[in-house]
Amino acid sequence: MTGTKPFEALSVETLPKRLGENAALSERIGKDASRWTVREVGDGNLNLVFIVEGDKGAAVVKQALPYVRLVGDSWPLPLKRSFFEYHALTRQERRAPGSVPAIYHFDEGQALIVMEYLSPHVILRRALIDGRELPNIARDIGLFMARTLFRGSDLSMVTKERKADLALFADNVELCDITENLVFSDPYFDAEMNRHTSPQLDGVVAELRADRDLKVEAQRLKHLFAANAETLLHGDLHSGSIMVTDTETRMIDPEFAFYGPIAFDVGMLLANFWMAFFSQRGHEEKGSRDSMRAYLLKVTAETWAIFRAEFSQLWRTERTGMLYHRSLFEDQGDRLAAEQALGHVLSGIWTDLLGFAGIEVHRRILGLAHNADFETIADENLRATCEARALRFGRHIAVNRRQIHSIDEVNNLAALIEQESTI
Ligand code: SR1
Ligand code: MG
Repeated sequence: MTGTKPFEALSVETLPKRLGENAALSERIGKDASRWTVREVGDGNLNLVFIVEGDKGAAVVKQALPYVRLVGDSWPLPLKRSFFEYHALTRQERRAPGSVPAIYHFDEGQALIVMEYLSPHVILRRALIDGRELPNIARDIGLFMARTLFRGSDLSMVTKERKADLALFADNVELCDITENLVFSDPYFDAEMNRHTSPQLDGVVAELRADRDLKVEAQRLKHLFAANAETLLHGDLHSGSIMVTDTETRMIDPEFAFYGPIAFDVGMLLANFWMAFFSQRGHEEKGSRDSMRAYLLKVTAETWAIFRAEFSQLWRTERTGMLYHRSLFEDQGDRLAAEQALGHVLSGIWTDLLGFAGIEVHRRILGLAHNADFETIADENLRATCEARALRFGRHIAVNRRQIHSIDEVNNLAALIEQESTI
């Protein structure tokens, strides 16, 4: 799988020549590379993404660059993130079959993965901005999270294998470092790469940076993220890492994968639904988004319900790891004790996911990596109003997470804050 040539970034022009002999690719899309058409479509922050089409079909070639694409070569980033993405995808496919693109080829030296071209899929974030009410995303994403997060933990795995895997992914240091800084710290001080809608949000930003309870909570969450190696996370599970059709959902881009708390993936994902909710007011040029707002809140509630139900089902039927071993519970006829323990685990995930969700909202509005939900609102005053509401919501759920007991409570709060008129 690993070539011997020095790394070289692909381009639209060089790709057919360089990958023309690659059997995995040519067998799938057609052997005559001179007839291939290549488009570079990467719109993420880090990598090159090519769609390659030949006589027989199409495939995606994703290649890491030795730096952060969003910033440029002043911010070097190791190519090995492609290795972690490849290994995370293989595990996710095993644990949640059909939920990720099929992998055709991996070249570690060139940091490239050849994978299934998902068509007519679009990025979920784009679909939500366009106001599309997709019927299956709560079910598909809820199941994906429950299956990958449960099955990658000591609730399920042979502990020796889990520890070996933990050691493997522990080397994804630089991508963890991005999250540790960009998500948990930068939004709460005047970090160099931060930006926000200014001057409209200047006052709110000053308030948040002076908010002692919020800053302490963000650091407690960072501590949890760094120290609780509970399961193999996707690590960057936002609506830009999910591709959809009206009926199909696939998770992509797990290059941030590492062992961390279950609640991190769930919290980051739900935060992105809540941000989609708060941004809808900025996308009403063609008509009211009342229905879309109601849909998005329903999706958060359903995703959490599906996650809980599937996680509970796996707890009852697949708890083969060393944690909460059956010998202490079911094998003694004490099913209720196992249910009691499940309740504690789910309640811990709930409390922590609210914290992770709150700070994910903050970093997408105050940090380096913003999201298109808000960024595509051209009217800056309107954008700032949407963002300010989301910031207030994020602060509330992060700081008060131990006192919030249901998703309906959170969604009622979101609906109330969304109606507030001023920044
Ligand atoms: C410098 S990378 C910025 C962000 O892009 C990725 O998608 C992650 O979310 C990361 O935090
Ligand atoms: Mg990504």
